[in-house]
Amino acid sequence: MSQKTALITGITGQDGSYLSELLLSKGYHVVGMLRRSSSENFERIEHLRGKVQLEYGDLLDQSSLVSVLQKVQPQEVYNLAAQSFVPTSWQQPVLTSEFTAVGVTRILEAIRQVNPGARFYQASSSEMFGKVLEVPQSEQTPFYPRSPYGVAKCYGHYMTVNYRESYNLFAVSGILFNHESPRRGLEFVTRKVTDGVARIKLGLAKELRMGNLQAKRDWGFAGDYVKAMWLMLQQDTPDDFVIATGETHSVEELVDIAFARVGLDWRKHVVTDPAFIRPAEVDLLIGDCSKAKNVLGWVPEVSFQGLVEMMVDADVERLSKRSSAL
Ligand code: NAP
Ligand code: F7E
Repeated sequence: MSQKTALITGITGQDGSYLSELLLSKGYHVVGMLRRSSSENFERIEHLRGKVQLEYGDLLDQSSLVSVLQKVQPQEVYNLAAQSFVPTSWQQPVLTSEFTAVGVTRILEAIRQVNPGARFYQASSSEMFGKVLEVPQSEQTPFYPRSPYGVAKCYGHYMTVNYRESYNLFAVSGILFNHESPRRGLEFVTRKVTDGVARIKLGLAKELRMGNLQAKRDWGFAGDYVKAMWLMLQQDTPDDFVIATGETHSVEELVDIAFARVGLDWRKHVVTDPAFIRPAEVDLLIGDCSKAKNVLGWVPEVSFQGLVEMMVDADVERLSKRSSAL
């Protein structure tokens, strides 16, 4: 069989880097789309240089998407690019909609015009469930988004469903619950905590300022979740799937495990700061991924405790190397 080409938008992000590794291991030609920046932002894909092809394009610019698709002619398109940090979506609601919502229509429209045979994956989110109407949340649970980000993801989700039904595109939406890794952005709570723990352990900081410790999330490992993205595009018929672990944990539990990993008591270091409380909170998320288990044969492999410890260890190692180099 001839080599398949996959186009990944958001290749410089957490998921883009893990998905690239997975697709390369399966023999794909991987093309990453990135937006132009005055300085390079290749930290997560540095080790993949020379193995992936990079093309400039921006979700805000329709013609750039058409050009990339014409040039690359992919069999699979993974739309991972987005403004993905929930608090920023209150500060920049219009820009978040442009990237995270209308950007999906731009890429679907480009596929419809240039490459309608390509299979399309949309990175939908458990933030669409927001103020949850059912516990646990499945593909059947109605949405009730609680942030401009959540609203934007609902739009992208329904556009994906609509293009599938209107134009018969192989377009699927993965409703992924929170997934983390040592490559997670430093502003997200897991990484903020593991980086903070490492700094306190190494004497680089004394305290960690946090928001709502009672919020609960269903956290999994990003390396496991990108496998589900790929599996969704290998099916005979396009469909949407919830991807989750089926467990929920509070931010306080996360903090407790992370500090315990380095032998510290979190109560001596964590300070609650109202600056990190959100205008509207998503209190509880827990996913029911039985459809993914049954149809895709997908199961998460890394436990919550294993994930937090992996991230703490990676941050301690990274910051220790940096301190010893000074
Ligand atoms: P991430 O680390 O924030 O990466 C986002 C990527 O989008 C970056 O590569 C970023 O590029 C790119 N991007 C942003 N705006 C763009 C634009 N206008 N044009 C082109 N590229 C643009 O996010 P992630 O955690 O990997 O998540 C991947 C996707 O899954 C996102 O759509 C996110 O909303 C969604 N999702 C994530 C989770 C999760 O828990 N991680 C759960 C559900 C859904 P720069 O490097 O240039 O900023
Ligand atoms: O917050 C609470 C905060 O920013 C998780 C994105 O990938 O997952 C992510 O969205 C929880 C919230 O992720 C702090 O209030 C407490 O309840 O790590 P987060 P998120 O908002 O759940 C979904 C699935 C996505 O799709 C998004 O793209 O933690 N929390 N104290 C805090 N959160 C942060 N960031 N910082 C704190 O100090």
